[in-house]
Amino acid sequence: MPQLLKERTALVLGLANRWSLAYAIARAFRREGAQLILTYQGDRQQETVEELARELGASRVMSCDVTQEADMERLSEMLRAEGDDLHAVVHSIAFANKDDLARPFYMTSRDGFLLAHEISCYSLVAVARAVAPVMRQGGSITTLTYLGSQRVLPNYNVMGVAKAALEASVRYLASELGPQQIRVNAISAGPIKTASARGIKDFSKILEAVSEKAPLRRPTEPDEVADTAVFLASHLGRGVTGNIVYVDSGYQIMGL
Ligand code: NAD
Ligand code: IMJ
Repeated sequence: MPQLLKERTALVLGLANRWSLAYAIARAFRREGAQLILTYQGDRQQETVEELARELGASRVMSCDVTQEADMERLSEMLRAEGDDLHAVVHSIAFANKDDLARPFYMTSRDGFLLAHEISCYSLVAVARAVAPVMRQGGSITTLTYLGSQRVLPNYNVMGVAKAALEASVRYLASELGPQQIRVNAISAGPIKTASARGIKDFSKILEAVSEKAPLRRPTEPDEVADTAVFLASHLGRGVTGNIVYVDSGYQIMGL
């Protein structure tokens, strides 16, 4: 089968470790022939990410904390200096204070609310602004979201509100960048045991409930999310923009 991302360059933000959805996506992009540029949050992840980057044959890896304006500037400059066109971007970043995922939503502090929105939503807007000038032939920007944006799910709290804003941002960005042939979409993944899911109260119970109720009767696999990211980034996804694509064993359609 021909490679779907041959001669394409892809930027993947949000790789922390082997369990990260960004890792599964980067691996699938590489399998499909893409050149990879990877970013990670900071010093704590440097060693792990550099090792994974070597294993993936990434052409560039750099730290980029999305809360730091200077880091966003460095990202823009690096992309400009590379000189090559960028074709695909994956934003796989979210964060809220652990406390805000444990106590009632109405107890969320102003700072906790703003932090969750800055990292989990505003960063997509900032990334879009940084990459658009080098997506000279058009391209695709994909982010990751979760059903907690649309429905109330236990403990998702301020993250659910931030994901709702993220999904709305996908639509506004798609509308504005469409004329430049840049498509913007989100993948709404079912629950997967990554670092961002570890320590979440009753996570195993959530996984069991999904497997029992979802049409496919099984949990979502990282590789299923990654293959959808390949589709969206590739020529096959050329007609799709402003969409939220559910990769969740069909869980989202069920009423009871
Ligand atoms: P993960 O912990 O591996 O990824 C989250 C990433 O966000 C990490 O790499 C972390 O370093 C990065 N990040 C946090 N703050 C940052 C900052 N200030 N600057 C730069 N990067 C920062 O977990 P994951 O499950 O792979 O999460 C990736 C995305 O997938 C998130 O948007 C998450 O909401 C979404 N998602 C996850 C699931 C799930 O069940 N795991 C389901 C649906 C959607
Ligand atoms: C996260 C919290 C509550 C319920 C949850 C999740 N469910 C799922 C997740 C049911 C699937 C994972 N998810 C979709 C996320 O977006 C996670 C985001 C997240 C996780 C943490 C944990 C550690 C921390 N801050 C976090 N910020 C965001 O300190």
